[in-house]
Amino acid sequence: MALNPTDLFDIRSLLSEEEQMIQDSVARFTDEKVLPIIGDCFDQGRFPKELLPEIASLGLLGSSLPEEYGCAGLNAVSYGLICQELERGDSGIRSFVSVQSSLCMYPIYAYGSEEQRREWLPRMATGEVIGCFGLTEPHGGSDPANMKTHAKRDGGDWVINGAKMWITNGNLAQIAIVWAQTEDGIQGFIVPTDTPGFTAQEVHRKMSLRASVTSGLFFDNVRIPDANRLPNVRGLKGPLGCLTQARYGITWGPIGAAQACLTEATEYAKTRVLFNRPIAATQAVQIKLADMARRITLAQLLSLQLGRLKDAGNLKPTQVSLAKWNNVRMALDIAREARDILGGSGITTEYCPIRHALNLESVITYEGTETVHQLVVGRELTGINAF
Ligand code: TGC
Ligand code: FAD
Repeated sequence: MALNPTDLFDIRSLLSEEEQMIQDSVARFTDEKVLPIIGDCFDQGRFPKELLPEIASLGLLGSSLPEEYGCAGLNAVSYGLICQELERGDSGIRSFVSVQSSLCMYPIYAYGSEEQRREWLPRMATGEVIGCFGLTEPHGGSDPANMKTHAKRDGGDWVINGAKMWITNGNLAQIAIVWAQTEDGIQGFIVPTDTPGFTAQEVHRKMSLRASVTSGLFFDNVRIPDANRLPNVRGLKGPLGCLTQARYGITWGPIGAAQACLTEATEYAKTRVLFNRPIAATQAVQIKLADMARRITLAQLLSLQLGRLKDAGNLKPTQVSLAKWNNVRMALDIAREARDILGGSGITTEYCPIRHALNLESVITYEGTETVHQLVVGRELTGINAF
């Protein structure tokens, strides 16, 4: 039997029956609901909000959190497969799920009070409440320790002033998880977006992640009660702990984007006849396709092992950094190469490679730029902080 071109090493056989079922159901959703509309959404710069009820009913929001909060209680490998299949459709859809699950629901679960968990998590699992995560600031996202946004205690309240930039879901969200400097170090706050003094302004003219909402957030004396502060964490390790969850999922997502590009480039190369033969019959194109399959296979093994480590409770942030760096770089290179194989057709969004390539320009920047992750690995190897 022929090998599966996007799973040459039958990595699927390493998945449990439940993991395979989850992968199949998300793959079906992507094939039937995302792929038919996503090219148009990207062209129009529109996030397909109409997909939310099905994303929620499939259990994809906060999928790793416990069932007692209305979530699916899935393992880390399943979350990875969800990210992979969603990003085979578009990085924007995967971004939505990453932010809601790893950056908003996770901190409420991991750092929140029991009341906060019960108040927000069930409604976030159904998509009734959408969250956004405000860490990055306009003066530079790579160094969040240098945060200017601050929260000042005033009786039983906190008053927040400052600005956040490049915030996914900013204009869709009912709540923002906001990280702010306080007298006692960085703390996290749940800020309902209808609080007076809060504004979100959508970023326009994006050439990347066009099917996703990105915003600036502004805080002008935003007053919230102490009950909205996440009580169980202090310091930069709070937001960085959320990033580890999201970055883990992002190691899987770009595998899906790369698989979509390999499939499209292979189909095109088999039917594009030049010099009396399909370009797929040339050595140059076959080497390019083979190299894509090689790199996808390596990324798949990396993410699966990462997931198994995470499920065993042994995941280290440095491992996540290495895998995010490797897998996003892999997918970006493959998307660009696939675009080239499609020639002039490759510059239109009729075909997926340029859309994925443009999206991946954001993915390689957000959740820690490629350089940040290289320096995290370098610091681990040398013991020297080179930031
Ligand atoms: P450093 O001294 O290394 O660490 C401070 C404290 O945090 C702990 N820590 C971590 N904890 C959990 N996970 C991690 N990955 C962690 N990394 C560090 C660390 O142990 C320490 O704890 P403690 O108890 O000793 O205080 O901090 P640093 O200032 O040297 O920073 C290091 C650096 C540069 C790696 C960090 O600042 C960084 O990662 N910068 C990049 C920022 C970033 O990734 N921002 C992303 C914003 S969110 C986003 O992009 C969402 S896009 C979503 C989408 O649409 O999908
Ligand atoms: P900078 O930090 O200014 O970096 C500029 C350049 O300097 C980069 O090439 C970087 O690698 C390099 N650099 C930095 N430090 C060093 C160093 N020590 N040595 C050498 N080079 C260095 N943030 C959120 O908080 N929430 C979100 O939901 C969110 N969503 C996003 C969605 C999109 C579409 C995008 C594009 C970004 C999003 N971000 C979000 C922000 C993202 O995390 C930041 O863009 C990222 O962390 C980089 O910050 P910056 O853009 O300010 O670049």
